[in-house]
Amino acid sequence: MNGLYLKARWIGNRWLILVNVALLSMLTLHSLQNPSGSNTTLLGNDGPKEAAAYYLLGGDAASFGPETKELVQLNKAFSPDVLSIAKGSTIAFPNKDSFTHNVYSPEGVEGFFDLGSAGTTDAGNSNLIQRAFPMEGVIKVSCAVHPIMKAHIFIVPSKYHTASKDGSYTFTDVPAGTYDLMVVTGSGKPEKMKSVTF
Ligand SMILES: [Cu+2]
Repeated sequence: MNGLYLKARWIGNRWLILVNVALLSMLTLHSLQNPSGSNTTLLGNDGPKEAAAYYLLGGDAASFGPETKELVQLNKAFSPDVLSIAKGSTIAFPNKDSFTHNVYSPEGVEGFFDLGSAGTTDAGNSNLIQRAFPMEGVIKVSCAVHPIMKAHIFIVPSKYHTASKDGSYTFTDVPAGTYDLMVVTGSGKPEKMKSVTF
């Protein structure tokens, strides 16, 4: 009786493992198809488990224009704390707290910069500073008032880009074609992860 129960439980566990493996492999590479048969979405989670940007090279990826993104200071944190932008783009740094923050970079491709200390980023004062980033690479950002506040900005040479800290990435509405999937971490050295076809 006991042996039969254990055997049944073992078979049950084996099914659970099989189902989990199937689910995990679906999560690793899931793609949708558009009517022409090409994939328009790429979703993966096989990147490094640290702050990183993912971008595509090939096709029309290099024909990007400047974009504007926000890096908000809220609840003593930068949000998002990993951000990717196309080279030449602008980031706005609004302070949405009711107290003073500071935005500076102790290191990165642009070296040290300080976008404003006490007062400049006051929520009640001029709470929006913007800066264009014409170069490619990674910039580590912090707040001089609250050293716990940290963010990574990745400036990449592509219009198709995303960033995360858990190794995941999603690309949507990419024109059909084969691209190099690039990854860059805090080290600032881009590497090709693999070729991907949409
Ligand atoms: Cu702060």
